[in-house]
Amino acid sequence: MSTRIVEGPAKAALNILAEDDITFLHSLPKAELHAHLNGSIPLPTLRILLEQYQPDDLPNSLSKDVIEAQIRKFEEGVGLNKISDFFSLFPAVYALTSSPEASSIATRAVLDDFLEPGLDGHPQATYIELRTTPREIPGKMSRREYLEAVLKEVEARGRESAGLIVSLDRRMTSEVMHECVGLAIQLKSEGRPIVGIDLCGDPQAGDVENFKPHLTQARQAGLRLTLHIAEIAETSPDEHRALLNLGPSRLGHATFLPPSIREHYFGHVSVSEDAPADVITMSRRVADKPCVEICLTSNLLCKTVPDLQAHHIRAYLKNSHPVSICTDDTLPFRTSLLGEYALLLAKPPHGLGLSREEVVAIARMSMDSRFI
Ligand code: 6MZ
Repeated sequence: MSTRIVEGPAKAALNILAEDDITFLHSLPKAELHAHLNGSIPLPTLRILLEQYQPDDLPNSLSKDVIEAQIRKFEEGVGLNKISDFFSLFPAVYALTSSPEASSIATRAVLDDFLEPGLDGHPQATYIELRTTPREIPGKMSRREYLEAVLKEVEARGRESAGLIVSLDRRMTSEVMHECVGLAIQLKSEGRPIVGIDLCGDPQAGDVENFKPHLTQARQAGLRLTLHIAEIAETSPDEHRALLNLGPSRLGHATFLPPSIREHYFGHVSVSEDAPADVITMSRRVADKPCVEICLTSNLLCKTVPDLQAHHIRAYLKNSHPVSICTDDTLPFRTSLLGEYALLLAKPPHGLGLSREEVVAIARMSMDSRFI
């Protein structure tokens, strides 16, 4: 049974909703399309992994005390000043998931957390496309062994419930990206439930010219692409164009895509502040444009958007652009998929104040944007 903790913006939104609003949100079929495995491990599972942790097994290992301190920070809330602080949260988690056995335990717990009923008696999601970066620990775990461990857990849920997206981290060398794409193509051809390739990692790292050949290879082999794009203001229009020219099926965040690029690629027009969102038409047009995976709490806590009223979801909705609602990393962001939907429905300033009809259409777009 799930023991997820919800705090912060999602909790505030859930707290102001009426009981029948919560019942309504539970009743919606929901697809989680943007969840990073190592960012979504439930706290009790991290504690179990910490008990089993043998620091001596690993090169440059972290001490149990250091990891314990980090787990306490996850419990209390990580308090980020800027998005670049976010990526330093992971070494402690990675220390605990550095063997195939530990990776299996972590994956099983994440899938349980999303797909099994929680304390409220309801599952968070109807379907999940979990994503993860293939890890290698010299002498302990190869990237193939890591993926095999994760895939076995995903397969146990059945294709109607779960699929795996292989993430390429912007910090990877070209050689490693090549290996990861090769593994994804091969495992998919063996009938394993790999549904796509993601580009993720510190948005300030790496050079798009290095990722392009690998993403192109994946696309040509029939893998769908979802790309983190414009997550911070500093990414360049050249990078945006290079990524969009690869023909991605979905986009992660797309917070700072300039209006000129949105106009050129998606036909967006500038709309007045009070223009209504036509989500009903939009939900019939999911196939036209890459669905934008929206992670409201993540953006608020990483301070890439100042508040919900300024959130870019509004610009996408007003342009009838498909979106899906996702959690990103439930561990540091202390949220749940239900909490993210609550942020759509709750009245400002705690939420976006969308109508139930609009929320139904958004949930349907998420289901329609699955890679299966
Ligand atoms: C970019 C992110 C991310 O792959 O080890 N990751 N990349 N932007 C984000 N927004 C906040 N959140 C998580 O899961 C953890 C990895 O996912 C990426 C980071 O590269 C992080 O190391 P996996 O399972």
